[in-house]
Amino acid sequence: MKRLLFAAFMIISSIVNAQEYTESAPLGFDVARQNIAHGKIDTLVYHSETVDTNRRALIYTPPGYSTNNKYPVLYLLHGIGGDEKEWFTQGQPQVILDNLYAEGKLIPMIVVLPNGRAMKDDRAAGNIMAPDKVQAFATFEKDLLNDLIPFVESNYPVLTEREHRALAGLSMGGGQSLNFGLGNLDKFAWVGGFSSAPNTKSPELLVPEPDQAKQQLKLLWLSCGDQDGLINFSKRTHEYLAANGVPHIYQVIPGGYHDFKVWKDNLWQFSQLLFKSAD
Ligand code: FER
Repeated sequence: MKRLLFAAFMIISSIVNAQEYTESAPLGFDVARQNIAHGKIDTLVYHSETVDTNRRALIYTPPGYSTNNKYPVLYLLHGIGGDEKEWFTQGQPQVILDNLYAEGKLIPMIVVLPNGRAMKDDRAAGNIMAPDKVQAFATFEKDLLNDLIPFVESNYPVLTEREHRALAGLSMGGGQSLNFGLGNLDKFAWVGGFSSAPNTKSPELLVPEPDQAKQQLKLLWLSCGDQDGLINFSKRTHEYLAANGVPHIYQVIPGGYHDFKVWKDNLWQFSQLLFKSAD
């Protein structure tokens, strides 16, 4: 009897989870392929008035990139233990995106990987939880809006309307994306928070005017592993959005932890929705 109850519980819980879990990446999505076109990763250096120093970001331009075209831009943010190289070294977004381009599944876009710790020493060294370092993740809003985005827009062939600008990130970067994206709807129409951290503003501050968010957002994506201790920050945001009729995707990943297995899968899914007409 106990065994039967357990089996019934497992079946029911898998159905409940399945409703929130749509599609996950197929095997090999993150394995480099030789026989396809590849995008290019470079480092850019921009002057930050906000921090009063020169700062670095990585930039991925897609296969077939040409300055004769104009591209939408995804700004993709890292977590508290990372810097502008975290996605590149641990998530290899260029491999995931190259593979998706080869399958014709992406709108060509530029991806910028900033350093979201806006302070003079922006390395993830020493005590990464130190108050000044955590504060620097909030200061990055000014650096992004006033320094980095203008630099990208005057040095690369990019589309500059809000409909062509996306902001997403993991953990601290997820909180930043929700805070800055939803706080600047005149700048961003596509927003994604992956396993967002405690820096995520409370829902009422994040979306004080649900009707405006409803009208302006093309995509609002929230996801988190069900084994991630930070899931409540996504869950409470989802519940508020649902209660206030703001369309969004909320994905709870069964067995998902706070790691790049989840975030790579998130990028695979999220990137395929970007800059396409959203329903
Ligand atoms: C915290 C727990 C986790 C916190 C930040 C994090 C600022 C961020 C985690 C990450 O970015 O992976 O209490 O406080």
